[in-house]
Amino acid sequence: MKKYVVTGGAGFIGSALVRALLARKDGAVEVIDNLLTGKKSNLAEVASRVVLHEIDIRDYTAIAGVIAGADTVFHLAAIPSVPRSITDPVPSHEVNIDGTFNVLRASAEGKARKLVYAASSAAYGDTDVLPKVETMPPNPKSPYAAQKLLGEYYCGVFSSCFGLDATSLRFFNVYGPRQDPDSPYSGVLSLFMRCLLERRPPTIHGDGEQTRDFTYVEDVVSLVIQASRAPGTAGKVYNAGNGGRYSLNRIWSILQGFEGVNIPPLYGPSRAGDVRDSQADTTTAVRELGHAPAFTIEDGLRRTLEWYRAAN
Ligand code: UD2
Repeated sequence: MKKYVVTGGAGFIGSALVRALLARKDGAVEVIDNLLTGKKSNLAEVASRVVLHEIDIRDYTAIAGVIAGADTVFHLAAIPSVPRSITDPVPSHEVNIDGTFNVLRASAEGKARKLVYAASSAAYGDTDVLPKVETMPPNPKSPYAAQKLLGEYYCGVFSSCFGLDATSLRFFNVYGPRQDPDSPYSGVLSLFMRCLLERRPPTIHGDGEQTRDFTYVEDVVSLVIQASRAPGTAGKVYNAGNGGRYSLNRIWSILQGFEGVNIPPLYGPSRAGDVRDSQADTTTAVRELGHAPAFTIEDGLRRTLEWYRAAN
């Protein structure tokens, strides 16, 4: 029986990946998560089919035992917030850089067949041209972006120097069920969902005309699994986005339309480290990984909203 290890598997994206792997029924799934931002409840109905190791990727010895003998390691564990990496940079550095090094080292020494790394489109920073394509020079604007970029470089070096087949996917603003709206560092759409259901105005940082390639979690999960099986991708970096671009003002307007309400947002100062515009060129991921995003923004937003409504 193959073993799949998902670091960060109790998180929002990780738990969706765990469900997708279980649905394929071709391997055992083990999760490494320190429950800092992940939650046991994210795995509630699949708990009996998953081994959850409550350990920290900063602890090499602890994770090496779990990763040894894995077929595929999906490395999603991270402290995933741009502003958090500015207000509290040390843990963010230790988890995202030292922790990533530990996961790569454990995967190489444990002879994993494949590693897929959750990199970030934050690595691009602000570019003159959209959409953002993998051949553009990176230009990180925050510690988080720099950390995620270094993880890509390490995936490349582990592929070339240590024989680990590691592929990086640059996630673009993933949203969907189970994204946690309870933290000051929560993703914007989880906060929008809660505000909409509570009929409260969201706070928008800046003029709301910044844009993001909001990508539904199930599309990202499908791509992660495809990347784990595609040949010839060692050391490579791919965009994992939908290819669209929506301003925050537009998204809030779509959401209000769903509910038939009119709630003007509050506007506050722009956030340090914020990228202005983000949009993925999906050409290479489509060609080399078979990327085929299936959810329009309206589909994704509706599904997400219904999940939050039911969860309330
Ligand atoms: C997201 C991911 C990050 C990375 C990146 C890749 C989260 C929490 N962060 O960073 O891990 O992968 O995407 O593109 O998912 N905003 C508001 N009001 C709020 C909160 C946010 O206006 O209450 C704005 C924020 O200033 C930014 C935009 O919404 O312009 C998106 O912010 P975010 O924190 O959801 O995501 P981002 O793009 O910083």
